[in-house]
Amino acid sequence: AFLDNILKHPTFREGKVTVNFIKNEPDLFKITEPRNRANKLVQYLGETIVNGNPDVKKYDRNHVFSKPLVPTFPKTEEYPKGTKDLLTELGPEGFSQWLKNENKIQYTDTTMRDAHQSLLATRMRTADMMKVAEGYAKNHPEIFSMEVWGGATFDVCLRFLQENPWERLALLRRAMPNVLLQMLIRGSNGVGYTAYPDNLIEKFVEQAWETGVDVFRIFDSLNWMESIAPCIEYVRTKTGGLAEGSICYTGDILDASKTKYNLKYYLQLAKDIENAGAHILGVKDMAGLLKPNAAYELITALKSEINIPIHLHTHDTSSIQSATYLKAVEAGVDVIDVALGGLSGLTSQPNFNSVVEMLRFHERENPINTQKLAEYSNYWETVRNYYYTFESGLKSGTGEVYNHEIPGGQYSNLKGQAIALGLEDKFPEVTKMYGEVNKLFGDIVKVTPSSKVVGDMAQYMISNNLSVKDVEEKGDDISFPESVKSFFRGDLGQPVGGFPKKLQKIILKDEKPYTSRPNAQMEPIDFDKEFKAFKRKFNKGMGRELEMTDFLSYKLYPKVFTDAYNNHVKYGNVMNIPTKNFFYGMEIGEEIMVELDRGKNVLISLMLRGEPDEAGNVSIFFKVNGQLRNVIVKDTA
Ligand code: 3PY
Ligand code: ZN
Repeated sequence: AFLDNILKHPTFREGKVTVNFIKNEPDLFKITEPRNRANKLVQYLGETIVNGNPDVKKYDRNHVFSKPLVPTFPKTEEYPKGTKDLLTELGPEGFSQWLKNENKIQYTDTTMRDAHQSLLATRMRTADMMKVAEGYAKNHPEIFSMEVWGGATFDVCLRFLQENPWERLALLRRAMPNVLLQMLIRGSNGVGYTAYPDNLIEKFVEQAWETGVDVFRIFDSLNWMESIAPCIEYVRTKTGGLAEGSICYTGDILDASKTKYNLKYYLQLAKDIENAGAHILGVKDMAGLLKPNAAYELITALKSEINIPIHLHTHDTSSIQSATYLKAVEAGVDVIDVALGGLSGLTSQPNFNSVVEMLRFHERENPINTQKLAEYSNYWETVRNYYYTFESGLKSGTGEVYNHEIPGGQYSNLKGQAIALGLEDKFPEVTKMYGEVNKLFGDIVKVTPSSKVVGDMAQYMISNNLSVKDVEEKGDDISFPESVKSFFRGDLGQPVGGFPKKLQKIILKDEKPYTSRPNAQMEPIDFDKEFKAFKRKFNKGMGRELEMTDFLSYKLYPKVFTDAYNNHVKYGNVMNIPTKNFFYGMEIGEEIMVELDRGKNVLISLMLRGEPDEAGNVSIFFKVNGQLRNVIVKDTA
């Protein structure tokens, strides 16, 4: 290969080689890199072929995959102007005014974030998004925003997909420079499940903007302003983006017997969010509990009480949420969240393609090329099949959501966790218990991370055969899950109306709870010092300079980042392995093309798989760009 480099070098080809040529051309020595990387890739494939992807629980070798059709688009044409251009032109305040004055209904497409988070346990890989990102932005520049980042995607990228979430964001930004990109951020909990130091969240917001986020949908899992307000401030001071402060909707404002989360409560919260400086008000109906008539009442009241535009988000778990959208549109909502047909419905968002049709000829219609939109829906429907092992199994809408109130984004995860705990048969009991635990906790807002606490408790109770009565009567002798103790200690902030005191005592025993901001208890991060130490620790194995964004990943998820790093050292960059092979390995005779770097591809085919020797080692033979390679993998079965 070294000789190869010399022979191919332009200086050599021009016949100008001198004694110093080799000395002056360090690039000639870069021979191990691509080869090394290809070796790592086949090591990954070998392990997946022999032992499977540890994230895949069940795989049917006969499962049929078909090739997704990527819709055509005007490749050589420039990007048509979209909302991102408008934000640049008007600035956040001006943009917010524009949106408020705009009569046409606006659409946020959640396909690349909440839709797969809610249907496929967040497993959608960047490569599948990138195949359509540029075309979508060119074909559909009228879309208000693309929700592509935040929520659980950050964690899942690192933990299960062996991807760098920041790289995903940067790639999507490059492919979609004309439309707003949106993320979901859990206030002081960032994209994690617990509180972080304030200056970490501040830096995170700044870096997210630098990398590509325009719209920050900010919420707190208990609707606690003390977690929402600082985050709005970071967006206002550290970015040129839009702060969308959000109310999380729970309960039912039409039910006069429910007095905790009533219209008055939501109006006050909305005013607080507006006063904190939000450019947009988000109404985040994470479990899909906002019924059509309630939506009309809520949006009408909000429209008359606040001056910023309103963005409504829901999940179609009950299957009636398009009716909610119709009523909300009539009441004057400015933006609604939808997902492309193939990844819509059930615990995901209502169907984009159909909602556009619902509003055709309406006086607020926003005309969209539905034929083209259908091609994208078909693309996602075909791609979805590659992720079939992550489906929740929910086959139809369910009215039970009004009882258990499980957020759409949590439903498929909870099911996965239940299976892992051997509680699959008991899933209906888990969902019922989820509702009971909510009541036991004093009827709290349930969305990540508070929803996880309720889920943990419900599963714990089912696994240990405990009833609500048992907890109340014999709780002093029960040691509760860590997340539950942490919640009652105050680590996620304060719930509306405070904690039920008696239960808090049962759960915490002698431990003292606190009521101040959890973040206020934390040491701020010394970025200069810690970033340096971080680089010393991890710089070797990445094959590139580490960046501040890597450091943020590490600070948010130290163990997950460290594992991802170790995987990277072992396997290199696996994000361009086709999805089928990433999850399910390869078949004998199968040939795949994997991009190592931009424009640099390797052709890999699986030739032969040996039998395990006495030590359980299996030899696998690949052809990599025509050359035979052998890897040895220990069969751990
Ligand atoms: C998240 O926080 O990930 C959510 O999607 C909440 O609905
Ligand atoms: Zn959602």
